[in-house]
Amino acid sequence: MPREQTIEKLYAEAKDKYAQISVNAEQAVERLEQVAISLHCWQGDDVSGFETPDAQLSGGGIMATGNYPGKARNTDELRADLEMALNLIPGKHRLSLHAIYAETGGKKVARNQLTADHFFNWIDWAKANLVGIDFNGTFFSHPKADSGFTLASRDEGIRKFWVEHGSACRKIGQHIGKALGSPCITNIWIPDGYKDIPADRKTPRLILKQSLDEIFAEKIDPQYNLDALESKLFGIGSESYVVGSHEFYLGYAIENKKLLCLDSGHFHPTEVISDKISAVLIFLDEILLHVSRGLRWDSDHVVILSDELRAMAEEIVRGNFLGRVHIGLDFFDASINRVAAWTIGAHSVLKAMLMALLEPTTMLRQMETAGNLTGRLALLEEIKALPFGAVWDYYCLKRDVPVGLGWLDKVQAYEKEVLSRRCGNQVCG
Ligand code: RNT
Ligand code: ZN
Repeated sequence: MPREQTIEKLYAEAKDKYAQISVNAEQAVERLEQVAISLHCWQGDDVSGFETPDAQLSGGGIMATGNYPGKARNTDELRADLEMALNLIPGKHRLSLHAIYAETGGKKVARNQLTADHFFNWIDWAKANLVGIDFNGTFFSHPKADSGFTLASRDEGIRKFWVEHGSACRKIGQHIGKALGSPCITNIWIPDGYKDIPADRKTPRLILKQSLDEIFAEKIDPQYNLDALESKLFGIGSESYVVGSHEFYLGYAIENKKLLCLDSGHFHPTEVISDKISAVLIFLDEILLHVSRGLRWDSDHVVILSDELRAMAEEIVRGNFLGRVHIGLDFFDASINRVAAWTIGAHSVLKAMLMALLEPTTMLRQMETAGNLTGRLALLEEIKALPFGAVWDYYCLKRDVPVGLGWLDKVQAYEKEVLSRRCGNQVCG
């Protein structure tokens, strides 16, 4: 039997199995098509950006380790790599840009002077390939961030510079949202904090509040731009104190109707963001997720289909939050093929979402409400053996992306033909 027919046949069988527990697989697939993942551009070049030819990630306590050859050396290469990944990921997705991916035509443009003009190529490219772009201010890898403080700096000149950067980013977001007909989520993450025990935890937080108030003073139509704030527990070099903590931004987001960004690597290693989704969405309209994988610390490993990823997806589906939770990827592994890293991470999130959409939620809830906790656990364990893979393969087939490991062949061919020919400060294949 031809491969396509086998996939269809196995899908038909799977559909029957799911129907036996009152799950409509067809509907699950339709709903999965609506899930847009924001693919983070920074996995493609290890968060270097292209401000200068030798730009590198520095400061901020984040780190990309590894020296796998083939990293994108300019925006054209980065877009080509992203296109490659997008062709291997089923569905229509988004792009998450950082300010350091501006195209300034070789001119040095200060970050507080950036405008939408510096992102025209990205917008044009998105029109052809994507459903939208999200944006991030870059508050690290910069001499004015060397002290470890940006928006919470006691140095008024430094603080103003970063406030202007934040304002510039929102205007870029507004332009992007207008141009693409889909709101741009402009996220702010700052590294500000202390390595050792501070004598004053309050003042930097008051300064940060003032800076945010200044950045958000201009009203921008949420149809075009939505603001998000990303908290963190600690970073390398800010182990004792981070100004923008979870409580700080949760309070700010509630009071000012902003989005809260929950990054899965930004909490205690045993603390999970899946449990936070239903809690914060009682008080907030929308949130952004930075889906990452911390190993022992906020290491930003490539996302895999872990129990926690599944739990996040279950929470989004069970709470009926699909329209209120925006999903972005945030990891940077420089030790493996970067196009593969995007593909693996995005596939994992989509698989988790599909599994959640195939869950017999009503049946589980009925058991729980009736106090049948034995039945709830039994059913949760039983459904793990259902033929989810057949539905996933069918989805890939329908969306014209390679089924199974077929995508890896394409990445390997791309590596041979394109990535390995990229010389420069890296080894050439
Ligand atoms: C850092 C934050 C932040 C960055 C990106 C590059 O800990 O997670 O989101 O990863 O802005
Ligand atoms: Zn993040």
